[in-house]
Amino acid sequence: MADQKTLILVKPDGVARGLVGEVIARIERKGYRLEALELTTLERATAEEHYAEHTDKPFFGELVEFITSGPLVAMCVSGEDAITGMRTLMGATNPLEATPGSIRGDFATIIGENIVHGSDSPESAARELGIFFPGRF
Ligand code: D4T
Repeated sequence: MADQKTLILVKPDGVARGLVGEVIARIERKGYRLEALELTTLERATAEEHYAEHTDKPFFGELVEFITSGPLVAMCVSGEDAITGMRTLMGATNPLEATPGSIRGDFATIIGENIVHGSDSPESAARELGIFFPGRF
């Protein structure tokens, strides 16, 4: 068990569909805390840095187009084992495999528009929080 901080995004599809409140409510009901929150539209360079591990993937271009297509909500969320816990709350990356009751299981149908992002390891969380909230965590 460890108190962890993780980067959570409500992606542009989630913001456009009015799901920001729904996502935040689920995070808070679970017992995690909001440490920082910002509505922002990403520059292309920032998006490419965030998704650097996917540079060589065939879906990289679409991924960057999508994440820069409109405002997103970036949050630092903390709590006991918050990195893994948030991944469970979000559900599988592919909404087809995401369990009903999870955010993606309840609100998404396709992998390219899956509402939320959450860091997948302590190393990713530190790197991603540094991109979105430089010098704060
Ligand atoms: P994110 O980073 O958005 O939380 O997603 P995951 O951590 O759950 O999944 P990921 O890094 O493997 O994928 C990043 C992002 O790319 C989209 N994607 C992924 C896509 O459009 N097509 C694909 O085939 C895959 C694997 C969805 C999430």
